[in-house]
Amino acid sequence: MHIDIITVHPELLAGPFDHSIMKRARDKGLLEVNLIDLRHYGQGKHLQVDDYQFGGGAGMVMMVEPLVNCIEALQKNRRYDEVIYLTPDGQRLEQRTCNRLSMKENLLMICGHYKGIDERVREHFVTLEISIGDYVLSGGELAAAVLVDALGRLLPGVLNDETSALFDSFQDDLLAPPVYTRPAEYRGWKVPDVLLGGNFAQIEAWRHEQALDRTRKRRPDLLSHDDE
Ligand code: 6GU
Repeated sequence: MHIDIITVHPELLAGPFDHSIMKRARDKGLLEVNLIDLRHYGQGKHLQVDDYQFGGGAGMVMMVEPLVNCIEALQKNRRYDEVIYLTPDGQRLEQRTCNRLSMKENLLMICGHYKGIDERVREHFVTLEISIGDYVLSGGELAAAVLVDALGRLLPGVLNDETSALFDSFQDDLLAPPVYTRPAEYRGWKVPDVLLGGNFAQIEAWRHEQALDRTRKRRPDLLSHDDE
């Protein structure tokens, strides 16, 4: 998968993909992440990328022209499966969207700042608008990092069997069951006997029951999901 990210703060995205599983994905050639500094497409002496909004009101808006010039320059080299705008008024990101997007070859992500981007870019270029939750971030960069991570770990060959994405919370609309490692007893706090017994069928049944119980208590909304 190839991901291009348009940003006015590339330095915010310098770290997140250089460690752990995202680093492994890139080292294996399964994931390419390319940061494009929108400032290179800025206008005038100050390479301006934002301006006051028409109609008045506080906050700057990212200008249509630098963004369109940047997007069209990128589109000369690549056909994007989706042009994604990260914005708090987008559709809330869910695992099923991550699963779907992880099967794409080429993605373009646009990080908004200030009051957001000129609506005409959304109308004419953006194909998908994503929010990572109901709260406001100062810009789309951290949201883009979240999305890249969520997609990168789903690419075939990135995770090994032990970390397989199949067992994640949400993958089957259930939260993950509790997990334990050595020692079997610490300060008198014991690991559930069933996990030490070696009866795999029993362990699986226990885990499923725990996952259901945890989901009922913490996220009953997930159990009433009947879409798809
Ligand atoms: Cl994608 N962007 C911003 N600025 N804030 C957010 C968000 C995105 N998702 C949740 N809050």
